[in-house]
Amino acid sequence: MSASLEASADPGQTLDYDAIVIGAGMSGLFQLLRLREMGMKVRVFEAGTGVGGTWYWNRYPGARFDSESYSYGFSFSKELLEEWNWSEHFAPQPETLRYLNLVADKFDLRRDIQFQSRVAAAHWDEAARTWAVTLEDGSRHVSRFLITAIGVLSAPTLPRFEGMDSFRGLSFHTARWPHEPVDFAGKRVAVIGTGATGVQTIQEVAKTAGHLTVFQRTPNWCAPLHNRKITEEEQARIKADYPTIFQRCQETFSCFLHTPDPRGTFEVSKEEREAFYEELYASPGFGIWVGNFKDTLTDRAANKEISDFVANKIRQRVKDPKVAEMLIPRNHGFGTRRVPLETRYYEVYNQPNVLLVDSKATPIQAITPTGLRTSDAEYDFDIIIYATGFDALTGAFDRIDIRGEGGLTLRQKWAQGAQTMLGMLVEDFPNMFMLLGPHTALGNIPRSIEYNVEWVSALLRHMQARGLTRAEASAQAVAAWTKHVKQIGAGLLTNEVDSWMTGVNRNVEGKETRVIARYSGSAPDYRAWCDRVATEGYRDLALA
Ligand code: N01
Repeated sequence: MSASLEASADPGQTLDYDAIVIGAGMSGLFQLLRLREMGMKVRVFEAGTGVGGTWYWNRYPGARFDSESYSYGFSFSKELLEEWNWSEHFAPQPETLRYLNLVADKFDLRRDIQFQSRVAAAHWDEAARTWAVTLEDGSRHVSRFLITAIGVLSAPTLPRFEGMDSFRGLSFHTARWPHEPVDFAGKRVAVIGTGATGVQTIQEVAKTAGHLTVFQRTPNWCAPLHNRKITEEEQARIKADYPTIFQRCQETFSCFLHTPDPRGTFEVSKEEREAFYEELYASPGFGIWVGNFKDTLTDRAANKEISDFVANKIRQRVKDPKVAEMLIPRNHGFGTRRVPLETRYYEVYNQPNVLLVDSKATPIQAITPTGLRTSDAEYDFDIIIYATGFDALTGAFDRIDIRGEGGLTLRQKWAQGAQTMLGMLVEDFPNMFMLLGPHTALGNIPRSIEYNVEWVSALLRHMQARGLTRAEASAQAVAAWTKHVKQIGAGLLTNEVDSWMTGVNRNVEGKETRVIARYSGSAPDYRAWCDRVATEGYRDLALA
């Protein structure tokens, strides 16, 4: 038994672990490392056969970063930063998966990870101050602390079409892509969904498919990624610049290398605005979305300007004017949903082997043994790809039977919307810490993960040093944070649009209406709040 287990276990209670971590993605891996450094006995339960989380599951063709590779990796180890070379400015999924496997090997993490172990339930025992975690195979594991590292976009959702099981060809959700390569040559392929995943898939599949039909219900505003290989000189410069790169990520609004321009749209002349938009459209990465004028996502007239600019780009790139108009969003402005970054996506629709179907005007009615049927036509396919997204933010929690004090389920607790303290703790669910829980700061995800893991680890060290075995967010702290998250989301055009960012997923019962699902303030403000809680000795928590 580990030193900390001996110190903290209640007499008569059997603890299997000091901490159980659910998930071996980026957050689970880093949390395991930190807990181990504290001398804790830890078990990570992972549903997949390998590490990597998002990068393990999302093997669909064309999957890659939309944020700069060197701003995305872990920053905590200088040695790791020295050792690893990103090959492209926006790395493809297989490379990121290799990177996370290297992390697991380098820090010898695998020995504490149990693969093919999906957590079915986690129940709190108040008398023992423990969590009992039950896996799908029925095995039960008792731990003092429970740390969820289950991701934000990890619960894939399929449409609820009739006849989905009857299809005789191949069909996959992009987040459940097979480990073996899929050959599209000469095949009739359908892609349903045109979010960031659909866009990446479509532009790749269109290269080899015999024929590709894209079913688009809502067009999204996409912008060029401008990816390219990292040269040797750039590699050397990136390595030398890592401290500056990560410092910048600490200072920007959402931890990206890009941050809003301090000017308002109409503070500059029409010519200057156009020149700035052109510059952003020609620059790599998220600049056009998160590096645009500061009022782009709050001022309707400002938002219309950039929307018109991007609409014209689409018209210039797509030859058939009717198809171009179909690809221009009408129900939301630029950037009010996550902007998919693309590489010759719009040009795909100039190819003779690609057809765009408006599945709002002619909805898909059923999947058939040979393809699918819309309200006005029958289509035959060899492969159907569901790029239909995720039950975001709370979906992965809903899929586990999590019960806190008095048997209260987390689903019941969050029936009227998520309520958390800093996205990390929930009242009535003591000793449960969420990495990337609802209402936490998201943005450049690994930066948020590193911060969340360090914050939770510091709290656990604080408790360890004082022999404390129970931590719970106070009702006041949860109320204050929830109110703040709601207030800071007011006035944002993003919150007036249906998307995973507003908690809407019509494939899931009960997720039809918008909620404030994300913290939409700045990352520095988020960290300042969290840091204050720590420096004030965790007064916002009940510790015992
Ligand atoms: O999911 P989505 P995603 N019938 O929800 C359509 C991150 N990400 O997997 O808009 C017909 O955005 C749905 O239509 P509509 C990124 O944060 C990152 O693409 O609801 N269509 C929509 O078009 C992203 O935002 C990277 O009308 C149906 C699509 O499916 C997030 O993941 C790469 C339907 C779902 O789009 C989610 O993106 C990829 C139905 N029944 C993703 N149900 C990186 O760069 C759904 N749709 C790292």
